[in-house]
Amino acid sequence: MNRKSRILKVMMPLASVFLMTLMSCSQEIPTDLAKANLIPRPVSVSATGESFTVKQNTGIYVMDDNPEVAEAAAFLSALLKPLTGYGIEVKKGSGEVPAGNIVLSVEDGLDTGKEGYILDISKKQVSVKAETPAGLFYAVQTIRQLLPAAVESSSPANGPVKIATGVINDRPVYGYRGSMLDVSRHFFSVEDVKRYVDFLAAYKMNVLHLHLSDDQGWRIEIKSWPSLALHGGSKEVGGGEGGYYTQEQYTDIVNYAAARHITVIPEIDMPGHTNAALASYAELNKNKKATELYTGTEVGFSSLDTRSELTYKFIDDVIRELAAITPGEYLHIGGDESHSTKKDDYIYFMNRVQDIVSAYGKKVLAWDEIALATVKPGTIAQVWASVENANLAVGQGAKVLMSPAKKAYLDMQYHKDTPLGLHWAGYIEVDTAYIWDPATYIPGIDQEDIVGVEAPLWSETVTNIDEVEFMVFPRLPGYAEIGWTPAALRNWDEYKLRLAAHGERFSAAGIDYYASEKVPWPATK
Ligand code: IFG
Repeated sequence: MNRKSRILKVMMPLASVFLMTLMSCSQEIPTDLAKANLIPRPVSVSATGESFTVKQNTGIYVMDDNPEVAEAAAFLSALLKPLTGYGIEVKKGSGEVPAGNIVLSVEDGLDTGKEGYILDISKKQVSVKAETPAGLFYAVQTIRQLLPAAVESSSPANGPVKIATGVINDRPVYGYRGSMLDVSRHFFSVEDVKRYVDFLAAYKMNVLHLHLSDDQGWRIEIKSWPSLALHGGSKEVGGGEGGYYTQEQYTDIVNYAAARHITVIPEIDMPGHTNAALASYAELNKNKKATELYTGTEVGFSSLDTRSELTYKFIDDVIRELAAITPGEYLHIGGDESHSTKKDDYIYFMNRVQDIVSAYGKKVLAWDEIALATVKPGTIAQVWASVENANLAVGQGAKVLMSPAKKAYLDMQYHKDTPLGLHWAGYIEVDTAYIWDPATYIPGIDQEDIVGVEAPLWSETVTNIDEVEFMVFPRLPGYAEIGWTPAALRNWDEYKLRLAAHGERFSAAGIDYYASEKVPWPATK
C-alpha cells in the first residue's frame, strides 16, 4: 500500500468521526426558548439556552392521584409517542423523580390562578406545576408548541426531539376564552364538532358555545317535544337534510370538550330565531298553524307567542332537559333580532325565561338586546352589535362577553373576494381580527366588566368542516391570544411572525387555512 493510500486509510475514519462530532455538536447547539413561536404568548419566558432531550426511557411522572392530572399526562404522552417512537409511559411518582423525565404536579400557592402554570425545563427534567389540572393541560399545550410541527400530524420527528430549556410562568387575563359554532344554519356532525373542540384546546380556549336552534334548524333532541328535532331538525339553509344531536351525542360532545377543559354552553335562541320550533308544533303559534320549514337566510321574522302559557311550559321543558345534560353553569337563551316581538312582550319574555333558567340552577348568557329587559343577577350580556346595549347591561351591574361583530365574527369575509362569508359588519382580515383590545373597545366598559372574549362562526354560508377551517384559521389563534395574553404584550408586527410559524402546524394538522397576505408565511406555503 503506497504512502498516500496509507494516509487516506488513517484519515478517512478520523474525518468521519470529526464530521459526526460536528453534526452531533451542531445538534447540541441550544435552542432559545425565548424565540419559540408560542400562541397565546405567555406572560413570561426566560431562556437558559440548553435543551432537554426526550429519550427512549423518558416517562411522564404524575405526583398526584387526581385522574385529571393523569389525563393531562396521557394527552402529552399521546403527542410524544408518534413523534419519538418511544413508549413515553405515564407513571405515578413519589419523592425524587430520576433525571430525564417529565413531571406533572398540582400544588397550591403558586400564584398561577385557576388556569396558569409554571413550566421549568432543564437539561435533566421538564417540570410542570399548576394549581389545577386545567393549568397542567395548558402547560401541555405550550410543550406541544415547543415540539416540531410533525406532532400535529402524529408523524415521527426527523431526529432527536429536544425542548429548549428555561422557565415559562403563564396565566390568562380572561376566564372566558371561547368560540361559537352555529350548527343550526348548517348542521355539523359530532365528529366535526369534536375537531372544532380540538382547535380550541390547542390554543388554550375554554368555551364552546353551540348555537343549537334557529329559524332553519332545531339541533338537540328534547324528549318531551320530539318533533323539535325530528321535524325542526330535518332541513338546513339551502334545503339540505339537516340533522340533530341525540341527548347521548350531545353528552359525548360535552365529555370530549370537558376532557380538554372546555365548557359547552348550549344556546336555545328565543323569542326570535324560532321558526324551526314554530314549524314543529302548531300549538306554539298564535294562529295555531305550524309554519313551513325555512331554508333561507333572512332573520327577524319569527317570534314565540310571548303571552301564551303553553310557550312557557315549552320553554320550561326545554330548559329542564338541557340543564340536566349540561354540566356547565351557563345556558344561552339568545334574545337577538326579535324584530317580530313587541318591546313590552320581549321584556316580559326575557325576564320570565331568565327565572326559568335559574330555577334549574343555571345562569343566563344572552345577546346584548337582553339589556332592554332586566338583566338579572348572574346574567351575562354577549356584546355583538350594540354599544348602547352594552352600556345598558353594564349600567345594570351585569358583566359582558365581548364578541363585537366588526372584530370577532368569524363568518365575516376576509376581504371582498373571499368566496365564503358575509360582510354586513365589514371585512375582517387577520390583522383586523387581532388589532383590538376588549378592555378599551367600548368607552366606559373596562376589563373588570368583561368576562372574556368569544369569536362566533355563523354558518349561513359555511357548509362543511373544510369551509369552517378556512374561515376560522388563521384568525382563531389571535382571539385565543386576545383572551389570554395581557394587552401590553400584544402587537401585530410581533404576533404575525409567530402566527407565520404556525402555518406549518396548521398544514400538519390538515387545516385548510386561508393564507392571508397580511402574514409572512414561510416560502413553503
Ligand atoms: N346576526 C344574527 C345571527 C347571524 C349573523 C350572521 C347575531 C347575534 C347576523 N344574530 O349575530 O343569527 O345571522 O353574521
